[in-house]
Amino acid sequence: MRQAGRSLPEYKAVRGEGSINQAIADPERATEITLQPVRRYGVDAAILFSDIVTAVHAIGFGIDIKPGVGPVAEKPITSTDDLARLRPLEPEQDIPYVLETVRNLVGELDVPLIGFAGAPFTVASYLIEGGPSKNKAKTKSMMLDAPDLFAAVLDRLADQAIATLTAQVENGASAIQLFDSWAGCLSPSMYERFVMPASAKIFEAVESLGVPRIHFGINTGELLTRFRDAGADVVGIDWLVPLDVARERLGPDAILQGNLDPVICLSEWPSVAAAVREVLASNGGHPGHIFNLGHGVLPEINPDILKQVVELVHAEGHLVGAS
Ligand code: 1CP
Repeated sequence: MRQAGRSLPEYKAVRGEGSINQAIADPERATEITLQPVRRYGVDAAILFSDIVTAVHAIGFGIDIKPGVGPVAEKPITSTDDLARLRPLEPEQDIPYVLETVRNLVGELDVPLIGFAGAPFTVASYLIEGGPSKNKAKTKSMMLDAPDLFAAVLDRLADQAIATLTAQVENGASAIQLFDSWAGCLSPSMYERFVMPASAKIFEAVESLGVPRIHFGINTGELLTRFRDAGADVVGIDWLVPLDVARERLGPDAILQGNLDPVICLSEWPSVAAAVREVLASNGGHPGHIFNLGHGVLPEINPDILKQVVELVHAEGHLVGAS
């Protein structure tokens, strides 16, 4: 999850000042940052150090990641003229540093590397709003009032996601995750009409790569079946939906990723341990479970607590529900 490294002193030491884009564009630093949480926590997979707006940044759209804020676009998309600023991504030319980082990591890691991209809707929300926003008002207005423009934006972003995910897998990533973090602000009908086709296009295009495809968002309780039907092999679950409830909705064979509430990790260890055990219990020993936080690591979280979480999951994860 995003910001696994942010609470780590070793991350702060190598991250440097300024935009995170500079660290992403430096394969040596990006490799080291990706490895840090794996080394410290002993987790079973690594997530590439990059961002969901790395591709749009690389094609020169005009977006930066402001420290303490997130992705900020100088000139948000308002009309069809802006489509020209979303040219296709050519990974070898536009993001060679990401691919070099992937190759470095695959050479160094003993665990699988998860590559990722932002889903069209979530990336579009930054490009249309101009930055992080609470209710995505401009994005929803464009969806309803200029549906052709909105569909064209999402389609271009889908093609970029396909290009970056394919290149990451071709360079050695073992799984891919599509982050549609903010899709949960949409009703099921709005999601199906305006968003799902672009995400489904991505999942279909990367199917032949033969790697597991994970689909994640928060507040997606009512969207879970659509998240699966878009073409995912694994559905990410936030902490609001217990895993057994998710399997009632998705079927008994559903493979889930999740779902410890990150905020709980700010509490004393006994409370955190109880919450970890509750997640494991709600999975009930099902083999199709990737234990994870329900969203990103908060910078205030004590790394020692996260280390204990990993140890507890490793010690007890396979025991729950086993007879
Ligand atoms: O843990 C890691 O470092 C992995 C690399 C990673 C990933 C997977 C980063 C680095 N970003 C992401 C994905 C990402 N970026 C998502 C999807 C996952 C999620 O919902 O958490 C989203 C929505 C973003 C956009 C973004 N980038 C935000 C959110 C802003 C908002 O709207 O609230 C922020 C704060 C960033 C900056 C960022 N990206 C990554 C890190 C480590 C940071 C923190 C800031 C920094 O160190 O400069």
